[in-house]
Formats: sequence, C-alpha cells, structure tokens
Amino acid sequence: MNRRQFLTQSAAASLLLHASSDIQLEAAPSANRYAFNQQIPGPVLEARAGDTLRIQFHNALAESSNLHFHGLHVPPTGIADNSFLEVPPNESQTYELNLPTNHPSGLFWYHPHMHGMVASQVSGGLAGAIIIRGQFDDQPEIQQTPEFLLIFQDPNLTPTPAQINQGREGPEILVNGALNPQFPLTANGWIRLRLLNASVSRFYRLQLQQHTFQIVATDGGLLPSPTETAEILLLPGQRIDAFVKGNRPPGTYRLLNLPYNRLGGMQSPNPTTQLATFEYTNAVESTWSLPTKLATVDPLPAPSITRQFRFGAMAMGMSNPFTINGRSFNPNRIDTAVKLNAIEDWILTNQSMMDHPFHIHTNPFQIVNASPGWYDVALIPAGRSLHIRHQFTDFTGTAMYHCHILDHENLGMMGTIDIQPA
Ligand SMILES: [Cu+2]
Repeated sequence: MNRRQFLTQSAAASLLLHASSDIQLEAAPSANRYAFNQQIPGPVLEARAGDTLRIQFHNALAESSNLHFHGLHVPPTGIADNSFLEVPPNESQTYELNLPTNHPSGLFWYHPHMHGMVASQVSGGLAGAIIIRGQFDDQPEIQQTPEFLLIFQDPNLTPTPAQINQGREGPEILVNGALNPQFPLTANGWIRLRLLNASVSRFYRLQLQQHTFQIVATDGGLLPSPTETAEILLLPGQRIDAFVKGNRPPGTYRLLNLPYNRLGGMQSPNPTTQLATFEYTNAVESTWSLPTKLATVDPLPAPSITRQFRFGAMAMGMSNPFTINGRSFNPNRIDTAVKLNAIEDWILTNQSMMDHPFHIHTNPFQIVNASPGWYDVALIPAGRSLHIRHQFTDFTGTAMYHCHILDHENLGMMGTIDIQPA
C-alpha cells in the first residue's frame, strides 16, 4: 500500500482532492450536524507551493458562512483568505488561492470564519485538512512511510451559556469522525502522524503509550531538527507533524488524552480518555534514521516596535470579559495598523482566569525565548504572557487575530490587523 492509499484510508471516507482540478466544497446540514460534501471531516485538499487552489464553495446551510484557510500564507483580501466575506444561504463563491512558490510545506486546514457562527459551524463538523507537500516529503524514505492524518473533533451543538463562556466541549471525542479508530504501527519502522485539533475549545494532551513522538513540524512548517517528546499539547487550531518508531513489543497501545486544566479553579481537569488504538500489524527488516537537519529556521531580527495586548481585561462598565485591550470585535474598526515587511514583537497578556490560545491570520510567528519554529497558534496561559515576533510579508490588507477557542472569538475576543504599504 502506498502513501496515498494510506492517507486516504486514514481519513476514513475522506476524498483526496488535488489542486490540479477545481475543488467543489458544499457546506450542508447532515444528520443533525454540518458537513463539507457530506463528509466529517471534509475532504483533504492536497497541493504544493506554487499551485493555485480554486475552490467553488456553495453554502447549503440555512445561515451565512464562508471559508478561512488556517495557516496559509495567502492574501487576506479579495476572494482569497478573506474572513470578512459573507456567503449567504444558497449562494456560492469561488475562492482562488495562489500559493507562493516559497510557501512552506505542512498541514493547514479550512473551516468557516463567519463571525457569530464560527463556533457552531465548526463544532457541527465543518473542518478539513490542507496538506502542502514539499522537498522533505519527496525523500524516498519519507514518501514510503505510512502516513496518517488524525483530526480531533468533539461536536456539541447544544451548549449551555456556561459552556459557551468556558468554550464548549462535546461529550465524545472523534478522530476522523470515528470513535476510537485503529491505526497500524510498524515494527522496526516508522509511521508519520499529522495531527490537527479541529475542536472548538478542547485542548488535547496526547500520549501514545510507551512510545515517543519525533516532532518534525509545527503549525507553520518544519523544525530545524526532530524534537523527541513523550507528550504533545495540541491547542485548538494547532497542527503537529510527528514520526513514531515501532520499537516496542508487538501488541496494542492506546493514544491517550491526558488531564489538562485550561479553566483554572473553575473546573476540575478532564479524566484520561482513550482516543485511538495503535497496533503492530506491519514489520520492516531494517530501519533508517530521521534526517537530523530538516530545515533552516532563521530567528527574525530585532523588532521595530513592541506592542502590548491584554486579553480578557474588563473595561469600565463592560460586562463582556472576552475582549482584547478592553474592546470587543468590531469589523469596521482597525485595531492594529502595521507596515508591510515590518518586524514586530507582540506581548500578549492574559488577564483572565482561563487559558486563551492566540491565533493570527496571514503570517506565522516565532515565540521569543523558545526553540526556533513557526506557529500560528500559541498559548497565553491564564494570568501569564506570551511574547511573539512576526514579520508581515507579501500581502497588504486587513486580517484578524483572535482567541482560537471559537466561542470566545464569537463573544468578541478578536481584533483586526491592517497591513499597510511600507
Ligand atoms: Cu479564549
């Protein structure tokens, strides 16, 4: 079985759609949920740097929707990654995304970004993966490695007001739309796991029993070298690309979600639960080593400006705590104006009692004083700060930054960034 068959199999019924053809995506109700092309998660889109993704989107929901291309470095304007677009019910829009020729390879994803409806539409199932392949993927050993995409969702279309404030979680955790699906491990060999948290609010603290992960890429692409870890904290919206060596005795091993408390004293942490089962079903004669050098990640130079953002600060006379710098989202207001190609440091301070995962569109960022890598989602822990550095390259126009607990985004924890000609 080749890589593509594995990928197709791992995405359950998902279809693989290639950039070479026009892609048709229809959002529609499906058995008390919402689906793209009647699939949950939606079809996997696959492309390479330099490709054009042409997506004919039809909205068959009873409410407005649109598409956001999470993590892609494409224009935030026009009919591209423009989250201000509204596609009313029974209408269509043809998105055209020209991937730059130097676009990083990696795992990205698409989901609606219609303000006010994002949480329910994504919770209902509207999410799908975008895989950009590049030189790393072309190496024969990597190409022949069985690859599995794992998309985590926990639907909840009837949240209580309290659940919405905390960020809704669902009673069941689905992996590729299924409960506890099974994946093969290869004795003496590797498997590759591409992990996507497409849940509205839930954090996953992942452990594969008795195995470690060799992380090769984060949200925005390859790391300088593989990083070994026993656990992965996967925030809403985040992706991790990791290899797992089959170096344990034959048998079955559980992929676990370990306890994590994102709500401070407001709730006890989740119990440990099983998400999937891994079983040794294949073996190879000889093994190979992961490349020790994956990519060059140059630290961004010193910033021209440092800005401060306060998340969850209560302004005078304001009852909604889901604010940034005391303000609730207003699509007609520019919150942050930056210059094209500028390098900026942002210090994001969480003044609330719960964690908020920060996300920004269009350009990825680096985390200051952390190991090199590119991210588009990172944690601002309750009561603490996150220090990021980013450069606004290639595209002008207005984009967004927000908490990726999508209920918090809906409640107003989102701002606009206008990238202006230098
Ligand atoms: Cu939040």
